[in-house]
Amino acid sequence: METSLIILKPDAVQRSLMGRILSRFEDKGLQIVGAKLMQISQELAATHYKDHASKPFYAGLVRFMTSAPVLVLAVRGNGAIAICRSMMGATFGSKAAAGTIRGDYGVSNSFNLIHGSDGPEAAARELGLFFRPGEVLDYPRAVETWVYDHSAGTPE
Ligand code: 3AN
Repeated sequence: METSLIILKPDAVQRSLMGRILSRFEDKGLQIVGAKLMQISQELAATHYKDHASKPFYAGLVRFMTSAPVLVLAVRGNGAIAICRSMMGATFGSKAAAGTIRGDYGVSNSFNLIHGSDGPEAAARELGLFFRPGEVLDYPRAVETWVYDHSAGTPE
């Protein structure tokens, strides 16, 4: 099972879209194993977006991400990282396909509602940045045997 770090950005929180976006992940069959409403500090934003530090949009991105609370989630499932990315849609709301989160809920390119880890290494790093040990929970789900086919011994 993979776990992805998802951030519902300040625009998603301010526009009261948290519940609808979270429901999409639950409806898909992914498991929410961590959740935290928080305001991102300058230091945390700088660490999280360090790979973008030289980009022209970096200052605006950090200002936006620190401007108001975000909802940080740990989302788990088989192939969860790629599944979350496809559910998010293309980076720019103006380009994102209908049926994706960015495509359905936003038109802005910089206020694009959601962050999701782009690979296993990023997910491990980002989960460690936003959650302390013990805040991402392992717990059995009652519906697990109906979300995945376990007949071969592993969830399919
Ligand atoms: P994604 O979030 O789709 O993985 P990245 O990793 O290319 O996109 O960029 C990280 C974040 O930087 C995006 N979520 C977006 O908020 C912001 N960003 C990327 N490119 C631009 C741009 N050209 N103008 C403004 N913001 C941008």
